[in-house]
Amino acid sequence: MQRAPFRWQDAWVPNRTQVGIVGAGPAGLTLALLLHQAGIGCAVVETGTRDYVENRVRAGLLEQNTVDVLRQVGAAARLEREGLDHTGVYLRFQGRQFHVDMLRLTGRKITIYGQQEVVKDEIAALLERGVPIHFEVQDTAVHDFESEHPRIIYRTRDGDDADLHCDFIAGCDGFHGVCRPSIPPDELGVRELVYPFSWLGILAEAPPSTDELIYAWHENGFALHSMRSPTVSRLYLQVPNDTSLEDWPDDRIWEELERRIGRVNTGPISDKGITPLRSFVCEPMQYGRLFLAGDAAHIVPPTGAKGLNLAVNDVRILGSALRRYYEHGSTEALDGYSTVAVRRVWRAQDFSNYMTQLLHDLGDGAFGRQLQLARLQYLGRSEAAATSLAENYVGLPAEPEF
Ligand code: RFL
Ligand code: PHB
Repeated sequence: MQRAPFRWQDAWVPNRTQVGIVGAGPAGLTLALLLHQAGIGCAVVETGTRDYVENRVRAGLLEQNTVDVLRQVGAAARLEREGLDHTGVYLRFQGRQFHVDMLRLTGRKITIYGQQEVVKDEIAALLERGVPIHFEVQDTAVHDFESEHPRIIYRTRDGDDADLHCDFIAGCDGFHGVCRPSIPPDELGVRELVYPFSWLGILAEAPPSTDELIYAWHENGFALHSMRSPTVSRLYLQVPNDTSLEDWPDDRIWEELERRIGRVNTGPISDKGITPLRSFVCEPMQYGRLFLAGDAAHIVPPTGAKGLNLAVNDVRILGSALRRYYEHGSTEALDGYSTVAVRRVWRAQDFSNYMTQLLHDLGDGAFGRQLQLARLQYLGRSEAAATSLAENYVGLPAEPEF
């Protein structure tokens, strides 16, 4: 692998790196691994503690494309041992369910492996390779990204002011981060759809009562039976936006899951959270030398299981463009980053919106609910319809970067 050209200033200025990365979620950590592998210097700053980012329960479904990237950066050993291979999903409605055999329809499979496990594996790999991750930073701000000398300033865990000079900044700091709001608003186009419902998600010490995921349509609203391991289930319920966790004691959650999904194994609940559903895209995903990736640039409703997969796809493209810059001195690929990355974002937006509209109570009355049932029946009978769902769900093959 060709290394980035040596620059004398990297040798003696301690607060300088080639790419400064804000955020140690899947986007920032995967980018750091890709850059390190290409011999490009980088450092990650993160507001959370290591314990916090390693234990935040979120996504669980990885596309084959995502697994391929994790394998490529040498962070997939445990995933290969412990990840659960799934060949399809069940769609359930009116007490019946049918299996969409995605492996047969597309030749591709999916892997169940918790996002926090990906994060743990990536942090361990980065620290072992000597890539700095500064946890528990405060007051992060990005500056001078319109110039060739951008900076990330922050306060360290020990209370010292730090000023990290870099060639580029990667804004991987999630939807509520500081990078996107630092771009002048009139330079960004924002497209957004907020749904009138949320998901209540639980993690339970209970063996999954299904071999593959169940997406359930029900008069009371959507439910999803997912899992993390042979002994841990991950389950979700559609709930109103104005609900709070106090409204949902454990017994009520289990009753409602059983009503919507059928028999469900119960057990102690170790994590409970409510997530509002939202679709959001900001374009372009770049301003000057600040590049946005992952949830910092876009949010999809989780029904399509695309958020983490999109984050990894963004940094696959961004990492490759940065490598081209350091190897050939050309900004052409960097200039094309947003155009290339956002194509897959809109494909995922369309699919996530389709899955959300297919399965949730949208509050639009009996006519809308009958249309959903007609679509579900069609998916059960038509190989063409099922193939369209399947190829989006497993993820269309990754496009060449440029
Ligand atoms: P993250 O994971 O939010 O990480 C951003 C990191 O930046 C830090 N940060 C800052 N650091 C420094 N300075 C600042 N000022 C900072 N501000 C923030 C944060 O502490 C954090 O550590 O974004 P990233 O890396 O873009 O990753 C995106 C994914 O986390 C997200 O898209 C997925 O979790 C979405 N998602 C799913 N995606 C899938 O592909 N498959 C799924 O099955 C799936 N299920 C889900 C999901 C998301 C869910 N919730 C809770 C939103 C299920 C749920 C319920
Ligand atoms: C999960 O396992 O957390 C999960 C799976 C599929 C989804 C959303 C979340 O669509």
